[in-house]
Amino acid sequence: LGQAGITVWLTGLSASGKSTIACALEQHLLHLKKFTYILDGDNIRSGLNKGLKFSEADRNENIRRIGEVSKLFADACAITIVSFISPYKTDRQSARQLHEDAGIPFVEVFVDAPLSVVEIRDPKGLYKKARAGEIKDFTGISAPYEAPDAPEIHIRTDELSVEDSVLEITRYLEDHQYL
Ligand code: GGZ
Repeated sequence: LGQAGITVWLTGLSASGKSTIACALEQHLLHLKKFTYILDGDNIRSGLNKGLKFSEADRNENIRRIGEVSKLFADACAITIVSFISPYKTDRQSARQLHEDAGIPFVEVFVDAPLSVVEIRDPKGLYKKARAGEIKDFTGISAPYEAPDAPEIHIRTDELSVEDSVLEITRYLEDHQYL
């Protein structure tokens, strides 16, 4: 393919902008004729990980499998864009280790917006339901989100446009000769 695989791992709260950035990044890479694939709730939680819910143990297993799958896609030379909350540091670290052991670059992107902002966005009304106790174990409200200490890229989506967010990621990938 003339292209090496890599995993771009987006982590952040619900409504932080992961899916939006994933789609825009995918578009940009497709224009560059790169083989790209997004792993997200739509294609993973509905299939491979059907049955996993939002307890800590289920999230651990969700992310463990996603780490394995993203490694396989990247091994097949895809620029694999992973878009899950992935709230636990140890789970993200395990995914990173898996990639590093296989010699595949792993780029962690912290898609960061303050809780106060994502709660106002609340596009699906989930934060409201979580506050009302209608959804339990909701990330940021009644379940933890462990922010990355040293992500390769840190994007404040309440300050940066989608276009600029994509540019920041692609600039990083270019600077490291991943594109
Ligand atoms: C967090 C939840 C929950 C709970 C349902 N906590 O904004 P969304 O709706 O479309 O994305 C969220 C998605 C989170 O799934 P992930 O697989 O990314 O989570 S994790 O990485 O922690 O395994 C949200 C919806 O599922 N959702 N219940 N309790 N988000």
